[in-house]
Amino acid sequence: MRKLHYLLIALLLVTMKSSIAQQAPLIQNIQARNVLSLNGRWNYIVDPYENGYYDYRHEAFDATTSGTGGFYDDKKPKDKGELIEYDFDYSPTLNVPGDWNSQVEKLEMYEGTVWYRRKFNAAVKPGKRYILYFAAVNYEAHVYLNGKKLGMHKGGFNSFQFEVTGKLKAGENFIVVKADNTRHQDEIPTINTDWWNYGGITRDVFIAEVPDTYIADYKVQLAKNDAAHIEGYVQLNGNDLSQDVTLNIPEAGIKTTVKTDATGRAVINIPVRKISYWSPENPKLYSVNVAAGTDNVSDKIGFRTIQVKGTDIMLNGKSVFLRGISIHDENPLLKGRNRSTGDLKMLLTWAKEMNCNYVRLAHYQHNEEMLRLADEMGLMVWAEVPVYWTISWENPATYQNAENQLTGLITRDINRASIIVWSIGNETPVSEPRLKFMGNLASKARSLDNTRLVAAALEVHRKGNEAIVDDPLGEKLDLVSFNEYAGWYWGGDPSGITKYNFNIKYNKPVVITEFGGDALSGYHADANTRWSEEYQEALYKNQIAMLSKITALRGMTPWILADFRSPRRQHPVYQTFWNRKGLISETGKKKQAFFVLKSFYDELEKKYK
Ligand code: GCB
Repeated sequence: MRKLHYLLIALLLVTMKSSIAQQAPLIQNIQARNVLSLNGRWNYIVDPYENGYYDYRHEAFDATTSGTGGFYDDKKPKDKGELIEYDFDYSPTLNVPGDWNSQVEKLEMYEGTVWYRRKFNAAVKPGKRYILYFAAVNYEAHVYLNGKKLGMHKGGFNSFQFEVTGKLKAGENFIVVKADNTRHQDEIPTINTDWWNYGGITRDVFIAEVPDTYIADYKVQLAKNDAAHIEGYVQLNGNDLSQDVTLNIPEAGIKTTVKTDATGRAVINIPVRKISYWSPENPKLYSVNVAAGTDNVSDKIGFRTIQVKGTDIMLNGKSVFLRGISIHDENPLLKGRNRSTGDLKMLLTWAKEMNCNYVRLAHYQHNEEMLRLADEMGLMVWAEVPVYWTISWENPATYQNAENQLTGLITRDINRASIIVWSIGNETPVSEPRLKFMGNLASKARSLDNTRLVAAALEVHRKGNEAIVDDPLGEKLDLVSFNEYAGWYWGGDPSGITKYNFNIKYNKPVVITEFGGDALSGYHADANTRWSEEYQEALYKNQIAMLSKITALRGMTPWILADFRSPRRQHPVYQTFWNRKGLISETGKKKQAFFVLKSFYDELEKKYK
């Protein structure tokens, strides 16, 4: 009996160790490493019955002792008599990065499993470690290298990686990914969202080569509310954990060496003398180099402080108004997820044309490149996790998933000056279990990063002509942020909405996260006719009049920059599966309301100079 007990413990330890070995901690700025891109054409097999994953008794092939039998074997018949009912070589291809819905017409509405396979050649050098990196796969990804399972990841928008040192071969290799975008109640997000559930390998894939002991993570940012100190840490991973680490920012005259402790960690705290602070007007980025004995990595980092003082938002100690717009990770011209730097740049350029200094990257983690562009182009950012609408508040696994996605969001982008707000969710319904869930997320965000604001998009409720904001979650947040749809979902047509007043319980800066209404580009009628550009234009004018009565108003991100696809939007004439609240149409044409918001922002720019 005792023997069995020990055997079980030993077994448990072995399995724990191997699963830890699979999940390498995320590497900071991994694309700056020596990488082998695996972007391009991948063969794919659509598998609605998950035939490549389960046998006819519905047992998973990869749970059997041999671990074989699934499509990830990428098998070929050995002779003319052998039966194999799939063949990647003869299967069509999809472009990676890119969702499947926008690439293959018959997959436009598909939700389920698609298998991807990519063959590639690798050079394997002694003394180097190799990390297979996926920037995003929606939603559940099972990853196999040369027929062996590396692991599984859940979460459609955050990056993940597997260490493949010792598994990657010199010469030909193949990777198979089972990507499954089936929606489930207990996941993050849950079954119900107002966006298209684009499936597939939607962002970059590559293998990074790092030294045996490498710089796994670093934070190099101004200290909390302190423009005179750079604070942060460097974390090494590997066998040689005690090293001298040098931080070099030549243009700021900073060069400092610190020693990592036995866990590979070194804390940084450096006084800064003269530095040009990052802001939308001056998006100054410094070349930063972090070098350990065995590794070195370069980045471009901006330095700024952000804080709340009463009802003001202070950027570098000066009150700012957040002239913003909400954005989805979608290119309307492609009818799909953004695929390239050009796509991302187009969206941010549109925001700049509206004279924005701020964007809300709704409702989930966006591409890392988007944040780097925001840094360069001078746009402050609200970054968010897909804790959206009614999720399973009481399921501990659901909470853990949300916390993992929040951790992924903050860890990846901790050095981006553009990000000023971490958002823990959107329009979540008030209840005790939800308050606990969201409260824990808020504390988690603060424990990971104390230098940025923590917020969430709340809701209003109404009594007569009062729109009330008193969600108890507001206590735990730095901003009062809410979505309100006066003139669209409530309050009648736009002409009557200026009679509403806001009754806000909290004495904090008010940053409206959403308002808006649908307009079909090119459809003209009077201002009381739904779906017309005139209706949307009147709505924006009167929203601005109504919201300007809020004395603590310090920003807004109306919904939304561009029309986007949503299965919830079914009107056969005006919507056809498009949410038409964009200020720019699906062909890139600016609607009338675009110019209303732009002139409001032009005025505000002068006011806050
Ligand atoms: C909201 C949601 C957003 C929707 C929008 C709408 O409140 O946060 O995701 O797309 O309303 O158009 O109804």
